[in-house]
Amino acid sequence: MPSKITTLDEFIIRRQKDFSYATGELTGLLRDIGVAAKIVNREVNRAGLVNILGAAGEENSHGEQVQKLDMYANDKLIECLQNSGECCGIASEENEDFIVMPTLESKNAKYVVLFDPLDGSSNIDVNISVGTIFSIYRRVSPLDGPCKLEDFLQKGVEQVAAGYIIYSTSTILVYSTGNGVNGFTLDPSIGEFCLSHRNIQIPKRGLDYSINQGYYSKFDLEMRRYIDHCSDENLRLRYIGSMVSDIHRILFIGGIFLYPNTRKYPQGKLRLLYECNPISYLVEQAGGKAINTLLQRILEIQPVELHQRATIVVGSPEMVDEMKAFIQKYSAVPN
Ligand code: P6P
Repeated sequence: MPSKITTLDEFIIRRQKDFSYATGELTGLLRDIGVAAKIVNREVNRAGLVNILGAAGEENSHGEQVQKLDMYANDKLIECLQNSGECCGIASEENEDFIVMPTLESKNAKYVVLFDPLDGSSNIDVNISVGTIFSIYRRVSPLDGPCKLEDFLQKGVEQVAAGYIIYSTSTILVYSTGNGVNGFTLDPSIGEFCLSHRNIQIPKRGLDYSINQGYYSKFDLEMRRYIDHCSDENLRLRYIGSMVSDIHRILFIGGIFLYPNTRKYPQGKLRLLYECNPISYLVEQAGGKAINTLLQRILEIQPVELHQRATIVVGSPEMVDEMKAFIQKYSAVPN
């Protein structure tokens, strides 16, 4: 007897019934993101056909301008988030300032969404997996007017939902609304995200560490000592250069991902609001930990600007704790 398929829509609606206070707004938002993910997935899968479809900036056979995939993904997410009218504002890695949703209905909506529309997009040309990362907050500004910057500059602990879509051998949407983490695999034959990974729990430790070891000589002492320790422990270096892909592996088989400060990125490279916060929220919901190299919990950092960067050490709890001990032992900065 085939097991019952649970689609993303069914799951979201069922979960909404589990929480009496839940209203339809968040449900509508998550479904909008699911639709955008299907549209982006279609184009990401066609990316390899550039020679046929034309490269970004060129005209395709229909005389349409071919967009860079990250800009395409950005536009589709913005378009889809207007569908349910539940989002009053958007902040994107691709837009310098936040976007106030134009329709009157959306203006008074109570959620804001932040996203990296296509993280790791430089990998597309070489057919390596990439991802969309999203983060949802309840607005804090008055409901009777347009959203404000303060709605976006909230600590990660205030997120009401976060997740990512990984476009790889399968397209999988992983999200949490604060009650565990669940994964949904896109079944192209029915065009639905189907529940495939229920209640994801990150292993307490893993065999992999994930860092751009090419910067070894530019890391601080504590980071170099930790990398030496990983090597002494015969851990495997696994680094795809696409955060969503590295985190997806760590969620399932354990491990630790690190992007510390370097000379080029003294504050770290990854963005706090739409990379580190949503990823840290998910990993914590799955039983993992996420700190920066100053040992602050990522989700407790008070943002001061939309595109600010952060250092991050995230993954299996026992491995993050071990890394914390190296920072405490070797760091020149008192912790
Ligand atoms: P580096 C991709 O550009 C990205 O933002 C993340 O997805 C990835 O983890 C990181 O940057 C890779 O950076 O400096 O190692 O190439």
